[in-house]
Amino acid sequence: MRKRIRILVLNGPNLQLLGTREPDVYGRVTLADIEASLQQTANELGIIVECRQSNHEGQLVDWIGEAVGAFDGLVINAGAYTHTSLALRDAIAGTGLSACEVHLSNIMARETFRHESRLAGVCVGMVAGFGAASYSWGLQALVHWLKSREYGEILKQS
Ligand code: CA2
Repeated sequence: MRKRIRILVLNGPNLQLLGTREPDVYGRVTLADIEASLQQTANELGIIVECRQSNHEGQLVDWIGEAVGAFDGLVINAGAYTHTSLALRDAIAGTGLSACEVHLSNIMARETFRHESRLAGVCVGMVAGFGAASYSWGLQALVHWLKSREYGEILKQS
């Protein structure tokens, strides 16, 4: 039987506050709601997702490093570390994990300091600005990308 695709979903600093503060910017959906909806999307896609959140950059770096061999891809909302963290960028690049960056808000439509993402250049792509749906669409896009890449490899070998 074909092995199921496994995706690690990482959330960075302060995202545990979702739904409790700044609803005008980030909406009323909680992180638990987002994780439940990702589990539902995963069931529909026939894949496995595991969701984790940390406020600590080093913890996120460790999880990315440990994901090699255990997961096929990464969906990441690094929160404010998006704009600052060379360590997270290096972790994604160093592991070679296929990653999709997601954001609730459209970072390009906000303050200029949010316009730059340190992670974007080492990710397959980004989904931003669609609230909680960014996660579900990011997950679907990444799974589609992984399957197409695998199909390309099969074609190359045959
Ligand atoms: O739009 C996104 O998903 C962000 O990654 C959210 C980060 C922000 O620093 C990025 O520029 C864009 C902020 C996450 C903190 O979330 C909160 C939620 C509720 C209340 C306070 C913070």
